[in-house]
Amino acid sequence: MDTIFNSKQEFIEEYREAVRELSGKKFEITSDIDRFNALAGLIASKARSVSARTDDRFKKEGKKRVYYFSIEFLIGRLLDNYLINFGIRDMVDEALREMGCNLDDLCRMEPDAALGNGGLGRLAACFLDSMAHEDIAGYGNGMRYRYGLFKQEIVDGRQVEVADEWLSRGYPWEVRRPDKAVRIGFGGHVVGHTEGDRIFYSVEGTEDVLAVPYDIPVVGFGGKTVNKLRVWSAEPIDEHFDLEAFNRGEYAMADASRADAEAISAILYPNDAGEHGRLLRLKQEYLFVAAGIRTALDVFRREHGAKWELLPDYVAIHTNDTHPAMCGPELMRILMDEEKLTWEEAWDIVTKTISYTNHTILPEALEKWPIATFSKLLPRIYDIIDEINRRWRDSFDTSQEGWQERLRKTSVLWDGEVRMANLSVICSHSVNGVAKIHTDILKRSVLNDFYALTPEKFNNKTNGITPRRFLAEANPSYSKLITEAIGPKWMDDADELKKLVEFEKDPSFLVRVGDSKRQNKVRLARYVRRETGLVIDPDSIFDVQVKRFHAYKRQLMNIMKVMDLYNRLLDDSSFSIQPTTFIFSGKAASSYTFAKEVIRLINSVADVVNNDSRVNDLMKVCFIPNFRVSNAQLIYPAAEISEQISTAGKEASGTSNMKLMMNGAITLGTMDGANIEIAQLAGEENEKIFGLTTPEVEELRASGNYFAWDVVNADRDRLGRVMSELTDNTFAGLSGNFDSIHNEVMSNNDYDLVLKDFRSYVDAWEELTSSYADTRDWNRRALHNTAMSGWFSSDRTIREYRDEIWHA
Ligand code: GPW
Repeated sequence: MDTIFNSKQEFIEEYREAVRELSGKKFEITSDIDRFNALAGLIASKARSVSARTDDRFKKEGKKRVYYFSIEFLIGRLLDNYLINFGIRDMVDEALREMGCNLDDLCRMEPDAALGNGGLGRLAACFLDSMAHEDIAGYGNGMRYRYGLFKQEIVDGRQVEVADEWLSRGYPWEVRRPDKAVRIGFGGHVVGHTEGDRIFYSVEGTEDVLAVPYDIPVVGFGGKTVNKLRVWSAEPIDEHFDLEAFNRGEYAMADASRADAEAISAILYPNDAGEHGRLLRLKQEYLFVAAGIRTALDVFRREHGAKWELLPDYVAIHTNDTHPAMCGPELMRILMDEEKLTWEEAWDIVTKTISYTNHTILPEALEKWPIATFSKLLPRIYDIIDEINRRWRDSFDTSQEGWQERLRKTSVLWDGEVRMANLSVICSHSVNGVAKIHTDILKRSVLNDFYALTPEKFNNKTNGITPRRFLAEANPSYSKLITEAIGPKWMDDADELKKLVEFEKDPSFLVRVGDSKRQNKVRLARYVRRETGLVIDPDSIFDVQVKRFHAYKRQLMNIMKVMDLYNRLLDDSSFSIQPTTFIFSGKAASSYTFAKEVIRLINSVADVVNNDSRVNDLMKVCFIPNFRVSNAQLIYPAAEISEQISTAGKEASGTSNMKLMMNGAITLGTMDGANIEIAQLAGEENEKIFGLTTPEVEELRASGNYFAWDVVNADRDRLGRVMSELTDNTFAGLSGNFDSIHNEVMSNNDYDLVLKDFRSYVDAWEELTSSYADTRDWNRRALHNTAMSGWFSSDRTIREYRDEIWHA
């Protein structure tokens, strides 16, 4: 392994110097924040020099470059991760101790870079880690939001959003690259110029902003490859400063365009899977697309000249969902308007270069823009889309039965809207879903008409997670145990984890698996007490559901289960349960009323249950505020039950299911997303599967014979009672009743089938938790889950992308 310090002594000297340079103070009197900034700055500068070497090597090797376009990169903290990936964590830990400080304390000084909402953004971050690990010349291209995802506070049980000022104390990992800034034009009008027998187009009268890149190093495990994440910030173009207004004393006016430009990269839209439609969002999408395409083409031209027909051999552009869908039209624009290629030449290059991942089948999450808004903001891009659409229409064989219907479903422009998913499919040579069942659903229903036309485009790439962050870094006690058993190679190759199967027969090893879990539960309990004041018992089962709040993820069904268990414990003295702590964490989009009410319900149930001494030795409810990458890393290792209970067919993949599995939690889940692959890999006997399957859900809906009231009436004593308790003041003490939840569920005839699956869910929970008493077998199943989780390493996922899509 290459090493960035020759010895501990060398590290200590360089680090002392770095602290002194940065703070101007002697090490002994500096604060943890100074010490963190200096340490991260030092590691970042080492990373950048390895990055330069990596880049030279890639150039020499003539490597194909992969640009991963994503409007979100939820990278979290980097320091610990980069020490692990450089292989110097233990050395630095020891050195710092000798210097009288503590690495964990310094790590906690780092802001969580929350440039993403949830699964989609975190997937992009795991992919960066794995691309570097696999020695792929892979670059992230995204947005540098001044405010990341909001911080969540809980007041009277309610979510309150607070701005996330993650840059306020500086960000030592990034380097601003003003020399690489790109001018981006909005608005204006398209003008044609005749040259010979061709017309070329340009846009005049645009309002321009400057996209300024910031580069963050991405350190691959082993420390050999360091790639870059490039995020773009919007700024005014210099000449927009109005000196005359300034001289008149109108200072705010003089700088008005600054605020307008900066607004574009001011905030991350806090919506996960749904609700788009703001003009600023469209500006964000074009800004990072246009700027990123410029970077990719500049690098290509420098290395290969303007031989654009070679672009697909040396550049892959991957679009993470539809937010970067304008990559297609923007690349067309440059190749035609600036590089003078014909439509046919440009189109061939574009479609061979671009690929697309779909992450949802929820209709409300499929991105659409009103044509009027779109064409005004991006007139040339719109014209190109119009032409793409026209040619698409012309390609239809009108002698074939049903062509009109097929055209209606696949058109990019329809009903006054630009449909971004259709644009993405048409511009790409590859379309993939993120778990087997999800890809099947795409083929069978959502994108069926495209699939019928070009089946060869479609493929599956089941998601993955990086074992470096989510096992090695998050779970040191378990990692140590694993390494003792099978050696350290699992960090490089997570398939090695399979070797743990051997140890399932070793009772003393299983005891140690349980000990490690308990340590992690104690660690989480301490965090919870510090953050919320709540005392939870590390000897109770930790039952965990942590993810964004969304109706289809059914946190409601989980808390209804808790209400039901509580009722039965109070009513029936012969009924008992395994002592359990029900742990929830996650954010709801600020405008998503239903999801926010479910958060309030959980906190209200917690308020009642946690203060009822009649049940407290058997149950507690714990809502951990402000779920983010850093506290997720404390939660996953402490979990024993992984709640993955979405309505079948709705969760494209899920990734917390994989993180929890890898950390030895047993899945209590529906046959949805990647849960299906988890159950196949680990064996259904090592998980607990319940509920309707996707075909059953589809059948039930199609039958027209489903009536939510009937389900409630058939189970008056339990389900009926829980439903009544939403409105009868049982849980109203904190901040009122929950009529809105009751009404939403009943008036939509139980759209997410919470009522339908309720009993099979509670039954499954009871069966699973009653098996907890057999500690040895529980630990065996936990270990088995870890052993079989290697396939969910994002290294595997990335190798599939590399071999089957990017050919890099
Ligand atoms: F709607 N996902 C997400 F498809 O986190 F765009 N945010 C999103 O906006 C969307 C999807 C979008 C998630 C999926 O819900 C989850 O099932 C999947 O595991 C994850 O993306 C990564 O593929």
